[in-house]
Amino acid sequence: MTRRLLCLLTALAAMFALTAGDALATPELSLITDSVVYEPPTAQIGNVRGEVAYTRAAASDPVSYTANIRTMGGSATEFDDYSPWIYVPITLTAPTVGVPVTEKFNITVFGDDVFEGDETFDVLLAPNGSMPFANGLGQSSARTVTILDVEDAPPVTPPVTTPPSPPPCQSGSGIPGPGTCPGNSGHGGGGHGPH
Ligand SMILES: [Ca+2]
Repeated sequence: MTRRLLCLLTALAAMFALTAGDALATPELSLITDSVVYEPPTAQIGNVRGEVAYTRAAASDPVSYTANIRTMGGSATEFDDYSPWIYVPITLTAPTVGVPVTEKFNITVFGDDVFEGDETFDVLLAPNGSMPFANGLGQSSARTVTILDVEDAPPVTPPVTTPPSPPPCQSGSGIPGPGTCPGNSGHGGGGHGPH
């Protein structure tokens, strides 16, 4: 019984060791991008710079790996504020195990003359259908880009307030007129109220 248990534990330990070894052999992908970009001038374009890195962890990992770039989410509008990347493939070739290789890319942002406030979108590495095993894929790779709006907020117009016009002067003759009736201040023509 004890020997059987020992065998079972040994087998389990071997399984965990194998799992750990496989995990270490998984190729690694990573993504970085500019986190902030100023909106370009009206009718001009600008770029968000990005870079994908690929590292072969073992000789059995593919020399070339193709990942896909996907933009999504955020408050910015595709085709209006930036040119979306919808599963655009990027192929990285790593001849040497353990030595990362990188590929750069640019995402276009569009300028306008509209006050929109700062807006964002995410860039992430989507799995490639034929090689979905690399670490670093998916939502965990997402990088948020903020497009800083360059237009000023429209001025806040204070509500129009009309100062109250002075009451028309009531002269002794009873004819309304502007201003203060000479000699009519303080005691205006009417008698005093009851005490
Ligand atoms: Ca703008």
